[in-house]
Parts: sequence; structure tokens; C-alpha cells
Amino acid sequence: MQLNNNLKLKNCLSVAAVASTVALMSSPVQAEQWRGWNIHPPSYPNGQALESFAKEVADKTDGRVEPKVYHNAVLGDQPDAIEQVRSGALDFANFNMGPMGPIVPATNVLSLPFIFKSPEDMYRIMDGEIGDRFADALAEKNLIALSWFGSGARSLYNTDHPVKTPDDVEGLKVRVMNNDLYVQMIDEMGGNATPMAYSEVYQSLKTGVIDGAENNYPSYESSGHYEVAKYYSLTEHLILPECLCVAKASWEELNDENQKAVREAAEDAAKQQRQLWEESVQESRQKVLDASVKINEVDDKSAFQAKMQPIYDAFIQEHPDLESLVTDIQAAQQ
Ligand code: GTR
Repeated sequence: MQLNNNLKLKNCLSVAAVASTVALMSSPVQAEQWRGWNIHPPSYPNGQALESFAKEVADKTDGRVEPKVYHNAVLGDQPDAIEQVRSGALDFANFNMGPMGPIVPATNVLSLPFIFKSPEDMYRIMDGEIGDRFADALAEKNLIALSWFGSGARSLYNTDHPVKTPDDVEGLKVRVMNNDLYVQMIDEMGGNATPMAYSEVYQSLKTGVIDGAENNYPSYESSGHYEVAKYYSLTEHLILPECLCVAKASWEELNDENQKAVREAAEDAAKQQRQLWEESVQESRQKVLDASVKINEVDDKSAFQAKMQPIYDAFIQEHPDLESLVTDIQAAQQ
């Protein structure tokens, strides 16, 4: 179901019960109906956290804001949903920073392979002053980032052999998210990248349009990709933050008190998501192992890292204004 993007269905519902009792005294209380986008199923850590966010917002604003989450990307694929939130056609979403790069160039810093050493480093850095700089860049494009979710580390998976060195990527057709940086990343490893919507990957693996893709354990498992691509190799080349983002237009309609309530709810949701994430990684790992997936440890990631240097060089040459973000993130992990 693809809802109309441009016509925002911002129904102002009168709350009948209140209206009837105070009809003579005041105008009816109005509730803002907020629509939110989620790419994952409701049971995924992000889906659960978004549901908690919706509930907490409704509670804390005494029903003045009533968010509803639409799961499983029923409102469109990620690049499309980003535009919908930017224009205010949707009110909130959980977005991965990968497909954000083409719209908010600063976020491409987060997509430089191996920029974060661990998910813990990523959380620490995004929760501090550096994270605020990314939030400022997003705000310039009408996206108010209220908190950061985790998405673990992304690794390569494919249909017919383990990837131990970049040579094993030679000639592989690998699906990537919509971002030129990832095309370069796979090119540098010797493969052929195919940018494609998440929803199309399963079928494309099945029919041989692609040989593999890359993602974290929970997505590899919940999408069913593990049923077709049985070799999961722990390259851990990307550690991407995700935002809980609200449309600027929806944000600006809130008074200070309600903005505070929504921000708190988003921070609570991030705490919950990060906790659920850890459990979900273990569960998904076990589930794919039980389904006879071959998990391949990549003992020496340095060969992959070395291949990424030209990407850093070209990026800094093209965006000298973003060099300090890159070096500040690196310095924060010394
Ligand atoms: C997931 C991420 C999604 C989406 C997906 C993909 O890990 O949570 O937002 O970016 O990967 O590969 O498209």
C-alpha cells in the first residue's frame, strides 16, 4: 500500500468525549494524528521501540499527539520515505544513515567504511557533540533527529563461498543501499555493486540477479536473505547509526512542552532499541546457524581496510569541508 505522498492526511480529530463535556465552555481538544515509517517488521527491535515511542508520546502529551507506526515499509522504500518526512507528508521515521548520504552529504562521513571501530564507539560519539553536528546537518534538510538507534555492524553475505579476503569478492554482484559510496566500496573490493531497495533483495538473490548483499545479523535473518545466501562473512565494514527523525513541519507545530515530551520519548525509545538490539543479534545469529548458514570469521580485516583508502582520499578531496568531521571521529577513537 503506497499512500499518497503529497496530500498529507493530517486529520484533526475532535475528541468526542471531551468535546461533549466541555462543549459549552471551550472549543474541542484536537489531536494531531502522526504517521510514522518503519522499514522493519513490528517485532524487530526498531519496530518495538517505535511502538513504545508512539505510546509514550500519546501519554506525555495527554493525547494531543497520537503517533501511529506503519511497519514493513508499507509507506514506501527508504529513499522515498526520507523525502516524505522532509516534505512533512509523513511525521516521523527511523532512518538508517546509509541512504541519507545523497540528501545530507555530511552523513556520508558515517558511511565511510570502518570509520567506527565498534558499535560502542559509534554510540558514544553520536551521543556527544559530534552527533549534534550530524543532527544540525539533518535539520537543514527538514529532518529533526531526536535520538540515535544502533544497527550493529554490517557484513557481506553471498550464495556460494565464504569471503575471507577482498579477492573472494572478485566478480560478485552485491546489492548495496542507495548511495554511491557503497558502489565505490564494492568496486574497490573487486565486486560489482547493484544499488537496490531492501524490499527487492530477497527475490533478486533467489533469481540470481545478485550473488550477495551486506547487512547486520537481525536484518539478514528477518528479511529471510539467509535462506538463499548461506555464507555470512564477518567483514563488519559498516557501523551505521540510525535516527529517530521527526518532520520539521510537524516539530514546529508543537509547543515547547510537547516538544520536550516528544524528545524524551525518542530518547527512551533509543535506550530500549539499543538494549533489544543486543538480544536480537544473538537470537538472529542462532537462528541462521540453525538454518545451516556458514558463518565465516574474517580474522584479518586489514586487507579490506587497506582497500578503502582511495575512498577516504577521494571523499576528502571532494568535500574538504567535511574533513574535520572525519578526523574528529577518528581522533575520538584513539
Ligand atoms: C537495515 C536498516 C534499514 C535498511 C536496510 C537496508 O539494517 O536498518 O534501515 O537500511 O538495512 O539494507 O536497506
